[in-house]
Amino acid sequence: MEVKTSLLDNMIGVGDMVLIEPLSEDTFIENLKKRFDHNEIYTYIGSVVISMNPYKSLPIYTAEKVEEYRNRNFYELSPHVYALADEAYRSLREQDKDQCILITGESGAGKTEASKFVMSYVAAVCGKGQEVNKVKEQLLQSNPVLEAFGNAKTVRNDNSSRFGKYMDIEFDFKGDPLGGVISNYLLEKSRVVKQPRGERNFHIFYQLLSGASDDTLKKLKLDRDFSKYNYLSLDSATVNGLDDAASFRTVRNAMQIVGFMEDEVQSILELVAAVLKLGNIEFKPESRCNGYDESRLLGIEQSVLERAFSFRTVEAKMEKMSTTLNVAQAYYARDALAKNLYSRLFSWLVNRINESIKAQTKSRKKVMGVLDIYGFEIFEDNSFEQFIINYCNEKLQQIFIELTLREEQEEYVREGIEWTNIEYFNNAIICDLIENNKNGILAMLDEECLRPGTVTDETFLDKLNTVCAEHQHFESRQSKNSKFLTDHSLPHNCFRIQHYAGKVLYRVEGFVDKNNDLLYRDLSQAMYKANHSLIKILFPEGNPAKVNLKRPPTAGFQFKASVGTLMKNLLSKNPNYIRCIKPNDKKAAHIFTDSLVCHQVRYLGLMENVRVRRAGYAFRQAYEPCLERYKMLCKQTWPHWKGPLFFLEEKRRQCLEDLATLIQKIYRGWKSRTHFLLLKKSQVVVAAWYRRFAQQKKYQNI
Ligand code: AOV
Ligand code: MG
Repeated sequence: MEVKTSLLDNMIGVGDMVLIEPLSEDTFIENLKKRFDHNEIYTYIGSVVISMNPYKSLPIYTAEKVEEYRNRNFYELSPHVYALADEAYRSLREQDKDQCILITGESGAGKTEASKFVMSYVAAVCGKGQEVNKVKEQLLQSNPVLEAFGNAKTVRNDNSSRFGKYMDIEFDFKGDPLGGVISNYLLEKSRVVKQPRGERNFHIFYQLLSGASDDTLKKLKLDRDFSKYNYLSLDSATVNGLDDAASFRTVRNAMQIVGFMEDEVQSILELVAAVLKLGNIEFKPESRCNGYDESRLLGIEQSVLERAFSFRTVEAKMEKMSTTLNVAQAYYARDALAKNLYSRLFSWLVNRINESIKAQTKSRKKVMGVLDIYGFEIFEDNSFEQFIINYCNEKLQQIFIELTLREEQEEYVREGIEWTNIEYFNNAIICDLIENNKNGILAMLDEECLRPGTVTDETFLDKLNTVCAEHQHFESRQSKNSKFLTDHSLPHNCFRIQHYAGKVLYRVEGFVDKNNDLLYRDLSQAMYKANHSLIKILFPEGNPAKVNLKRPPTAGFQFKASVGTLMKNLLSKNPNYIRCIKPNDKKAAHIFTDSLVCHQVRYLGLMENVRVRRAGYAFRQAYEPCLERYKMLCKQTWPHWKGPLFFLEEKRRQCLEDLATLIQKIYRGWKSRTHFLLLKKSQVVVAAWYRRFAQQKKYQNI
């Protein structure tokens, strides 16, 4: 029997990379591949879950599976994202520790799907009852709404998140859900007016046109035909496997569950329609423009909108000056308005959802945060948006490095455990290159945006080249500027960064403009005049009574600040990691491209992760909770238990030593490995390897 089990184990590979023998990059990849071929898409590195995107639906997310993983120890069953969700939920409930689930990986690797599996698992196992069920439904149904408005087809992913999302799910002391709070990070709004070849606009546009009733479309004055709209790309209007019409029904239903009123939904759809129609306004030098149909839909008088697209008012020293826009400027104004309308609608949606799902109590809550951001991406053409997205990914990689590679190793040294340092690449220098307050790329961009005089993308690039490139000669290879790559093959108007996940060539065109993110006041004032309550809310600065001449913070500045807040928040919680890997570049099932997987394994730092885990101690617990947990094993502590602090320092140690001996006895045969269980300065540590022993024991019992 034992032979059979090990054979099976061999066929599907090893469930935990810590146990792989011998360990090398080749055996690591081979193991992933073997498991992938057998539909075992999850593999552990200790408590970290590696998730391979299967690109096909697997029968492993059923209600029976949920029951299987419920309340089971992490290593008891085969690796699964449910085991991680269960562990996080249980520690939240039982140990009162706030948790966060950090899901990382490049675009299309499976982050968003994983986040949904985590949420649905937690929803399935936590609390029951009418009120609780309503909260759960609302939390889950916020997903389809946000995906419709914030996701789009890209060349990397047919359902690519074009915004970052962090959701706190709040629980009471029993572990019943109370509500949630969603934070969103910079939506890629440039997509509203233009999409790269082979990509689409946000899903909602296609869903509305395909799925709305004839009556609704008539009211919105829309045509079902995608090709009628300039803002919708034609070369990939329909996506294999995506049923826009069915999705529209799902989204409508979800909005209702989340708590949107019928008139709110109507207003939202009117805005979506208005954006589409804005794109059809044309400007010609002789007859200024045509196609102002949508102004009626927005409740704006035609003359007001026409004026807003014809002139720009500049205020200087209490004086107002009006300049006439030329055709190109009018198009620019039109697109700026469409992008702003849409992105503000998106932020409003998030706030509106938050209003619905917020906890109805002020009492103390336990929190589980789920982070699902846009993944690292390299396109042929990379702009400000990719720069921001990739910066965000660098920051997340930093957390992983800080907590699993750096701090863990430092802790061993601190605790007086003999330790040979394991080398790894620390991407802190790349973060610094981007975010340094003095001469980071974002700071230089801001400086350029705020500088008087003629500012262009080229002057920004000149500045970058001067500051980042010229210092290179004087600095070491590990300085931040060494990640700013310069070579003579660089195309015109571009700069290149060596990110942790690869080299990316950024084209500077649009950086200054996108960072400034300014909307002509004429446009916001025109919007504020709308006889449409939602539009009015979206453009508060258009209120003439509240003219604020202060410049709003730049997009980069705001993003950096919100990412900073997010990082602080994440670091205050107990982290659980899901590291997603993309098996191929074809969005196809059954294909495992070794080189691609190998690249990801390297840049994610997974080999280093295993090495630290193998050499280190899998389980670490401070003295007090350890005593509390095992008090029943020892005569000194049971049955006369008076709490962990009852013992004096000296006594406590003695007591723990007795306990350690006892625990070792339970794992008979392990005594030879003296490293199995150690009492260190302030904690009890257990070697990662003990699990191998535990597993062998399990097989012997079969
Ligand atoms: P991402 O979130 O990591 O990309 P997704 O979670 O959207 O990637 O996954 C991309 C696609 O892969 C999904 O639409 C599914 O078709 C498929 N997929 C992923 N995980 C699974 C799974 N466990 N089972 C079945 N299919 C899966 V991005 O948002 O682009 O970074 O910015
Ligand atoms: Mg995603």
